[in-house]
Amino acid sequence: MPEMFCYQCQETLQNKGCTRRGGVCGKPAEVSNLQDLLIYLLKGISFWGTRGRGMGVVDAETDLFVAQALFATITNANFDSQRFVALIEKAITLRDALRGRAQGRCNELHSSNCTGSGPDWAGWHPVDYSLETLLAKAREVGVMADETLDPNIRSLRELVIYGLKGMAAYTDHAYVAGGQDETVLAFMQEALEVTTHARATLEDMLALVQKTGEFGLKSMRLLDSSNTARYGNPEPTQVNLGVRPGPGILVSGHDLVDLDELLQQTAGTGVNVYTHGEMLPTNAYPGLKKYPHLAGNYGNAWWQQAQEFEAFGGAILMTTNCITPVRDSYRGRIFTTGMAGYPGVPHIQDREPGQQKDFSAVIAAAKAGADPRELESGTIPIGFAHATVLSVADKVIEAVKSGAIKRFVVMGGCDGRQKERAYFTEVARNLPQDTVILTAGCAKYRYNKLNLGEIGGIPRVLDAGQCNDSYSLIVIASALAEAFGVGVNELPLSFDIAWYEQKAVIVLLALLSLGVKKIRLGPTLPAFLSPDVVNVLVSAYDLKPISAPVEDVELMMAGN
Ligand code: SF4
Ligand code: SF3
Repeated sequence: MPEMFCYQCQETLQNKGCTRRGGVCGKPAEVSNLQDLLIYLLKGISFWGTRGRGMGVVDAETDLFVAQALFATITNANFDSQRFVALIEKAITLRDALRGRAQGRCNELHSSNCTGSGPDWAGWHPVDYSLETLLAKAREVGVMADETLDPNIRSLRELVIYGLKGMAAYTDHAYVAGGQDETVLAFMQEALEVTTHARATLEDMLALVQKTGEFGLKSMRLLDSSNTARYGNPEPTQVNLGVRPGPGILVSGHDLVDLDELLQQTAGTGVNVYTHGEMLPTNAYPGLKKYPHLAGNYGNAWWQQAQEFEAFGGAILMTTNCITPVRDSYRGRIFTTGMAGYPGVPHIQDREPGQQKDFSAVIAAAKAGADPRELESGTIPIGFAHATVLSVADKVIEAVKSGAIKRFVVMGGCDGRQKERAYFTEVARNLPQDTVILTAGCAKYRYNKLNLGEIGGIPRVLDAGQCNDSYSLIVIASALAEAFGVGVNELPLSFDIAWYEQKAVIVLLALLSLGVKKIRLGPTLPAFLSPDVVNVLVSAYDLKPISAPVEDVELMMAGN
């Protein structure tokens, strides 16, 4: 029996599955197995959650917990076994409380026999919370535990679960920023519950995939409105890539509120704050760029962090994914917060209601650290989210009509380690001068420093923000379709998406739910898609794997 089984990300071993003592990402088998058990128990919460909700029993804390626990299991978010043990214990406590309330309500309504513990995931209890006990159970509940399961059903179940993980990440960020949408939280449980239905057919599961995409879109919209309500609409901004003298804190991950509170707590201290990876787009929000000590962006995408964190010299704060195995050269000055975690790395606790997180330990580490060593200089343009692009919609439409812009190519998504990702740099380089790249997510680091120029004042790389801001690309595409009186598939618009983790999965499902066709996906198609499921997606949506850059550019320019 393999030590673990995980195939949720693009870098899974040999594009089949990580099965050894640790994943390609560095996730130890122990953590992977605890994550499997946590997901199993979230299905148990969902068993009672869906039944309770039907009778008016709702628990807001449990609903949000399901999202946060799903978020904790996304690739490169949390490598800390102890955090997963705590999450497992909390899942069982919340599940049992929900079961009690649901059964109580059932008795009130029907005065009948509403007892019973439901299926194993809805009633299982460990004899204790030792690692030994939990890991013994985890071995019975992993992705491949049921060897008799139809591989296509397994594939669709996992596709939905990975989409839910991405949705959960977006939703948790939105809740932190002040947004709320109970229907999205309710859907996560509805969908998790369906993934346990032994009699669900392929048609049932494909319908669930569609619905997951629809709710994914809803979660993306919720996050967009939560962030922009709090910090304003991103505006075109030239971001400095160099460093300033003095101590610094490097903030990575995706959470805007963490950055905001850190900026407030460092104001006037002489400590500069820099963004890293997916925090780059925060430099464009009026509510964040107003801080003079937000000094710019340092480094590149997540996978280069070991060298960059070493060179940075100051303190580092990981607000979410992607954290990679921590090296000794910066171990004493890196911190996690939120759903991120790494064993032995100090974790900044969640905020108490009405209060900020306490970042004093991070600030002290910055003051005790070295000044950042400059990696590069110059600036890059960011801030082309939907409000900015739509404010110059007339100019964009005119450029399309005049032929100055021949085609838009959406190249958003994730970056990653594999050398095959040079494909995306080559596509960007080879696209004709009359094309515009629309991007979001850390995939942009493959081409955002190439100086690809402008078309009539419009940058050829329009950066809408984080992967969390992919919603902007959908808004822009929909607005263009409306302006030209055609469907999105009839626009001079191609999709060439890079994926790595599960937020890209929900973006893909959202696009498919809108009926977007001819999406290219790479560097490889997901290992969790069975050959039959791939065939369904190919015939229904013309989904395709990437091929050679020049060939793909030619095909895309011809509308294929
Ligand atoms: Fe492997 Fe990816 Fe899972 Fe990490 S997240 S264990 S690399 S499949
Ligand atoms: Fe990147 Fe992790 Fe997905 Fe947010 S930081 S896009 S991979």
